[in-house]
Amino acid sequence: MKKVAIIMGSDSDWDKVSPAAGTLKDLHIPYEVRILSAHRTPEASARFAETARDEGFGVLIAAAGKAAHLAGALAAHTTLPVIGIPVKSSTLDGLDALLSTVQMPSGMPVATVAIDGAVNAALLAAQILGVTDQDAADRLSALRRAQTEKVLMKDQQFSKEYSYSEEA
Ligand code: RP5
Repeated sequence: MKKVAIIMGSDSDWDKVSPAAGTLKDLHIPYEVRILSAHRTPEASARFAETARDEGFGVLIAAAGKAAHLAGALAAHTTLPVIGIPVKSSTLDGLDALLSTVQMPSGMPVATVAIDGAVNAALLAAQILGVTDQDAADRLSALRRAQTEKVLMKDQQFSKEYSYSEEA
């Protein structure tokens, strides 16, 4: 199976990014975690993206905060799909990172998830791999079924516990 790269701009992003790793692990999808910065290690970032396909990666997840150019900078060096996670790590509550990640110019797409949306980034990466990998697709279906069951159970529980009526 192809691997997913989970790349973050700084080790300080890990708390927000680690749920992506947990989600991929739950789905038995292999991943590598890297710290690469569009601004602090630009050459290493470009090299990583250029060689990612040959290294067995199928999707890149790029998480960064503030002026978050990491996802776009990686996308510029590969035709693998790049998923951007804008990280809330500044006084602007992540809006800076969201706009820096999502507002890519035409010709250079980055699939941007919500601010701190690490779980959805991992699920989207799994869905991309699931286009050609039946095991990944099957595990995603199982996870969806479990998620549905959980909500239905909560619905019953809350309905019983919190509903109110004056009728006998
Ligand atoms: C971004 O700047 C990183 O992705 C991080 O979210 C933010 C702060 O980085 P540190 O100063 O904590 O290394 O590039």
